[in-house]
Amino acid sequence: QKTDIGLIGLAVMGENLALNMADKGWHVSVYNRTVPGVEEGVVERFTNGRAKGKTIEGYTEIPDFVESISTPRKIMMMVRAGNAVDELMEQLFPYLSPGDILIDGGNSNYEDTNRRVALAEQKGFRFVGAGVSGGEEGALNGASIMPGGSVTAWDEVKPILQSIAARAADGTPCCDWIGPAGSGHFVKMIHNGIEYGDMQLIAEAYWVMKNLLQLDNEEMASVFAHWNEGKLRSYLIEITANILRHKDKAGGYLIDKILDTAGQKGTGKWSVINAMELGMPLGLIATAVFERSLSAQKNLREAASKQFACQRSQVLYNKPELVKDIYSALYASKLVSYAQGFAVLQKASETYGWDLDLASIARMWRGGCIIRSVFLNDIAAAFEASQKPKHLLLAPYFREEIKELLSGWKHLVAHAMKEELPVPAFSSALNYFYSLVSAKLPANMIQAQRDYFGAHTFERTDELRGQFFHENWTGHGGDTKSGTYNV
Ligand code: NBP
Repeated sequence: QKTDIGLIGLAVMGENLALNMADKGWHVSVYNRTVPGVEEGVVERFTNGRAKGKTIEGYTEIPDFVESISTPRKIMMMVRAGNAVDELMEQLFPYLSPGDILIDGGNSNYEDTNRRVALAEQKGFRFVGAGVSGGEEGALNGASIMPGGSVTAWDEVKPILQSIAARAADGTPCCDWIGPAGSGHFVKMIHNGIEYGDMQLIAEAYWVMKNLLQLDNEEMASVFAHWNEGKLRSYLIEITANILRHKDKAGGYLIDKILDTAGQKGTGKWSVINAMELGMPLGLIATAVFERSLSAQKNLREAASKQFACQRSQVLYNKPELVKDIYSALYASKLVSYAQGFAVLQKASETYGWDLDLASIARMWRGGCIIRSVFLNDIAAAFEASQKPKHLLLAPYFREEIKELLSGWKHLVAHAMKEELPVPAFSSALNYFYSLVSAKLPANMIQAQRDYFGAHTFERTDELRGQFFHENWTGHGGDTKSGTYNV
């Protein structure tokens, strides 16, 4: 009897997804390459170990593996993003039948997925690029899965993918069709960017509590645990409380022994690069990425700190008041971050013709993934409203929330700046907010400068608005204008 699905790549994600599938009643063929020198016997170790007694069959040769799966085949690849996916596709193509479906569940770049969907379809196959979030735990017990690509594949892969996805509190699977081409991986990329932003914001909240209020780890854990009972309820807030309470074997708080240099694997950076390509502001995530880069320059920071010691006042802050301000800054900045992220998704949808359903995306992120939170319910509701908001912050519910939060948010940023304590994401969010709500900005000066030195032209505010002018600013410039295109 042939199996329901094939899975390639038995590292942490692949193993756990295969077990999850078997648990849901699917019959799974698994394959991992066997390369001399690289770890050998991966398949045997799995089938004789965690997969023993389950509906999982191991294969070490691609032709046998492909042959074992019922047609039209569904083959999910969980291998390292990049060339490995292209190499695998080339190895698989000769053995596939028309209409077979390849699913790439890795963290692939969406442009690679655009190309792979086209390539597979050109050969008569189908291709689904599915972003998977939730790490090892999600892979085993329910992840958030964002599939996009060959649309005719959806009906066929849906029962399997939705069965292994997490469920939101209302029972909806955290997996639904995203759109054509690489849209699934694009959405996963922005998800990861938002994750960078959330983590930076929580880190800043922690830092202000520690430095301006001198709270100890247990007190801070209690604040986060309390926030986790309210509107900020989320996986990242929950684990932050656990992290703050965690002691290592020597009995000390582990958080205080962890070096303050953050790593990154690129999805935050890619979110920002793509937002720039689309001409969209994504300042909060950019700040989070740059702060990780700056954190990694530990030697430089240590040297600089000796030359410019930050001055802290000896002011004793009122604890409940400042904690409330930190809450306001965290919540409002998080709103800004999601508003920016969803605006990038909207723009990508229009630019690439993906027709993304933003409410559905918000719902898919409510369970299984790292940014899961109750707040995503409110975002989904805002996008579902009959009057679609121009911008998330202008949705009636969020507009009222921001009005309540603004006072605490701006006081917190002002205090932190006076105390020479960095809160780059809180302040980036606040500056974005002030810019967003400014009908006028000083960009008239930028246009004048561009026209002065480069004849880039400008529009006027008066009845001549809509035409482009060049001024002979110095009296000796010519009348030749530069093109008025924007990139
Ligand atoms: P890795 O990203 O470490 O990939 C290891 C797997 O890729 C192994 O099975 C390895 O085979 C296989 N592989 C490589 Br490397 N090159 C190959 C090639 N040329 N041909 C065939 N197979 C090849 O594993 P992972 O952490 O399980 O992640 C899998 C994918 O899921 C990645 O794209 C990752 O970004 C994504 N992801 C990971 C997480 C997470 O929390 N880890 C979460 C969400 C998504 P080998 O055993 O022979 O070396």
